[in-house]
Amino acid sequence: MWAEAVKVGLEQHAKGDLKAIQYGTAGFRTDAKLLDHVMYRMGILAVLRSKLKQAAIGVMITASHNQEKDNGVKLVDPKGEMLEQSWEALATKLANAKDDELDIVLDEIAQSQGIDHALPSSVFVGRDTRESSPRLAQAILDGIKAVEGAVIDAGIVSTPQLHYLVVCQNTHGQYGEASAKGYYSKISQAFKAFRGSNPVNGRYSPKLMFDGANGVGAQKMKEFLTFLGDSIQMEIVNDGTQPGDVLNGDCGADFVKVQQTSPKGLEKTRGERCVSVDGDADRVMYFYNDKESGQFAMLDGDRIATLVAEFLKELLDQAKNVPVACVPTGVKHLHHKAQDFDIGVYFEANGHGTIVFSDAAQAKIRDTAASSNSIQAQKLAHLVDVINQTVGDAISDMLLVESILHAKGWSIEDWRKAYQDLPNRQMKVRVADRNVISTTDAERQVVTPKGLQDEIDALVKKFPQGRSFVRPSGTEDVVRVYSESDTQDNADQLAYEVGLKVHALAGGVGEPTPKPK
Ligand code: 16G
Ligand code: MG
Repeated sequence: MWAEAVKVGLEQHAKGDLKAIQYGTAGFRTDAKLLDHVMYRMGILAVLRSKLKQAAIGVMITASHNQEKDNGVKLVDPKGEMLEQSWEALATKLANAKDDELDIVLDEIAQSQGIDHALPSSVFVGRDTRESSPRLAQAILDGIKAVEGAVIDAGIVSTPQLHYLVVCQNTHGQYGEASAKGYYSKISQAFKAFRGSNPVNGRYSPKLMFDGANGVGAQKMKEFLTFLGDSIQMEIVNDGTQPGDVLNGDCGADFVKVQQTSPKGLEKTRGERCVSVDGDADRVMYFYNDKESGQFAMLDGDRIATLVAEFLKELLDQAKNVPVACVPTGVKHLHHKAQDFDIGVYFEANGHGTIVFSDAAQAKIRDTAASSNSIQAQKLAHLVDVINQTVGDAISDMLLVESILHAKGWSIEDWRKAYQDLPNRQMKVRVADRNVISTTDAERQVVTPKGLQDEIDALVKKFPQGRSFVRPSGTEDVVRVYSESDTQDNADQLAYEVGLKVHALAGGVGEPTPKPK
């Protein structure tokens, strides 16, 4: 059964004695040099998953906002969701099997899942712009071929585009046409219809600056612009075409969020609305530098969530309250929870997020839009199509924000003035083993090491409006510390002091992180 898979695996994609790797928050992610055998095996696993689900599965090669030398892979389930959790364990097991035990592990997986080998399969493979991506994509294709799976090579795409393709394919076009053109036309038509003929409204101007992180986001934004016409005026920087351009190098959504400063190329802007996406274009961050003082101001995922939720509430006059739910970090948890609601708005502060509508809510919106002359219902119906509901999508999220700002006639300053954020700080602490930290209550309370939560509580009490949370990272060997307080100095000091406790009680390595300047 697996003879060909084992042979090709041994001859072309051997694991050898490379150390074990784990399917984490967003798939496997590490130095690209260590991933060849993982890719090969994920190609095979995707075929098995596709046979089991009798639907198309996606495989995306990207390490998102990580440095260029890294890469990664994640599987996308038939409805566009992240791979089901029980399969994460199977993926880890398969990735770490010895070369000569590949057939045994594959048999175990196929048997435990009751996979019928006679069934057909189909796998979409997409990749980002990293130099290592074509080679790793080839390893995946080899894996798919070794077990006679069918492949649709999507080439270079953003992560959200890949999710979109999978969903379109599995809904037989109901969600849209399964092609790049289908994606651009659906979203741009809805955007233009929502906006109407005048791209200017009040203090809103259609001009904005776009930081493409020197990655796939820049390429895809350029393609998108040809569909958007003059509904938006955009200047793209960090498009990856200039000598010395480095993917995510001093630019992109993660850089802006973590450094709380403008990316390369946009430092000198004054008053202009600016937007940054990350290396695979599934995170978005807005910011601007004040017209007079030049001071940097950021509008992150939290701001987008509140803007969107408020606006939806205005459109739906029956919506009296907006319940809030908290889940652990990671898109898969948020997306899942959002599906419990008729309309679920989810965003992480780092700019990952989208809106999901239940089938019933969608049908109602469309029926009302078609059968009444309610402008609200029509607006809402267009908005539903601006949104990529399959996963958070930087470009579609940006167009959603642009739609709302336009409707409100707001400048970016108006948006920022909607409420005042408490100053906050994120920090990381290096530890020998991040798993010594365990948490509960959607990662808001530390359970182990014992005593750490009491120390955090005692520190927090010393700071006006203080809050601080500690959790292990899902993507690197560090512990993350978040703090907020009445002033930036206090937020920095609180993060620093909590960081020292983490370092002392959770096996910190090296010197503790210095106090932020
Ligand atoms: C990944 C997740 C993101 C999460 C982040 C946390 C996806 C597509 N992305 O980027 O949702 O916020 O990891 O990383 O799932 P951390 O645990 O290292 O802070
Ligand atoms: Mg990303």
